Amino acid sequence: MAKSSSLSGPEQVKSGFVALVGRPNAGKSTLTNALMGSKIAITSNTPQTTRHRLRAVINRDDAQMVLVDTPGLHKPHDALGEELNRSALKALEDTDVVAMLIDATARVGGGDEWVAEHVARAKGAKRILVLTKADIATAEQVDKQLTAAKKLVEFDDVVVLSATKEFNLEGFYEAVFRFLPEGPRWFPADMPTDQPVEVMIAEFIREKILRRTHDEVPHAVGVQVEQIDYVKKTDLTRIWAVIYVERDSQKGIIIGKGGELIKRVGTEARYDLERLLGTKVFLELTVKVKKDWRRDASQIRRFGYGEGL
Ligand SMILES: Nc1nc2c(ncn2[C@@H]2O[C@H](COP(=O)(O)OP(=O)(O)OP(=O)(O)O)[C@@H](O)[C@H]2O)c(=O)[nH]1
Ligand SMILES: [Mg+2]
Repeated sequence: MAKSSSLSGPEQVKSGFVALVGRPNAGKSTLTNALMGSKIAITSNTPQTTRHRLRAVINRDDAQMVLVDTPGLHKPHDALGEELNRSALKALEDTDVVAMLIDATARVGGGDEWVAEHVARAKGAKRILVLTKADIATAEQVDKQLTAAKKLVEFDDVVVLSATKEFNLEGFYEAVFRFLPEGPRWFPADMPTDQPVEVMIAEFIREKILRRTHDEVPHAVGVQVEQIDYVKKTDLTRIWAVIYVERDSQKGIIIGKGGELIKRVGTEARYDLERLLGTKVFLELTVKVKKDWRRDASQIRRFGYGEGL
């Protein structure tokens, strides 16, 4: 049957959703940013960096690809972990393509098998195996990983890439493009993400803490933006945010000796925020204790983690 004329309905392009799933640390958020060409998602080598599903919209002349970055799927230890998994699995419910990411340098194992079981249940979606971090893997490692990963579930295509070195991003793009249906652009061209600006600000701050702390501390941190004021006269955005931790000892670590760590976090966050907002930024950070918030569903929701508010 002939398609209706493009003179009447909206322009038809290749258009659809691509869920990026995988174990924590596989490189989902780094790939999201690399494909976007700008920072949308926070990244760090702490597992469970990403705490909510987020969309990043890539517009090209012939396509609109909506990437859905998700929290890493893992064995949960608390209410937060359960919420993160729930949020990630939801991305599989109604997607055109599922990209299952596997770190080329981390042995394929039970965690990947569990992810693959869920990928297999995403009915109607095309499946792409994405082997990440090819820049730090040997050819032998890549071969071994591919052989092991291909046994997990039947994939429709395979891409080996490096997000940090921007190697073969086009290969990923082409693989997805091939599987996208025709349709309208679902998002306006000037909307690169569905994340509200206060969420992005809180996340950018949290990223700096994740990158400067270790062990349990990064997991115990939650950030909330309390107020944002834009002063037109001086082109300055004033931001007040609270960093929550679970214990007094963690509060001491975040503040650091003589306030050194929090000062650094503030400086690093301000740099990113100025680029995000396109204005100068004044950032006031306070650290507070919210005991065991990761076990409390209502607190988790208040932070906007998992399925959010
Ligand atoms: N060498 C190298 N490192 C990478 C690459 N992609 C990601 N990384 C690193 O791997 C770590 C984890 O990356 P993320 O993008 O935060 O991983 P993620 O899958 O989003 O992790 P979660 O949000 O915790 O599920 C970071 O330290 C990245 O810099 C890559 O292509 N090459
Ligand atoms: Mg992530």
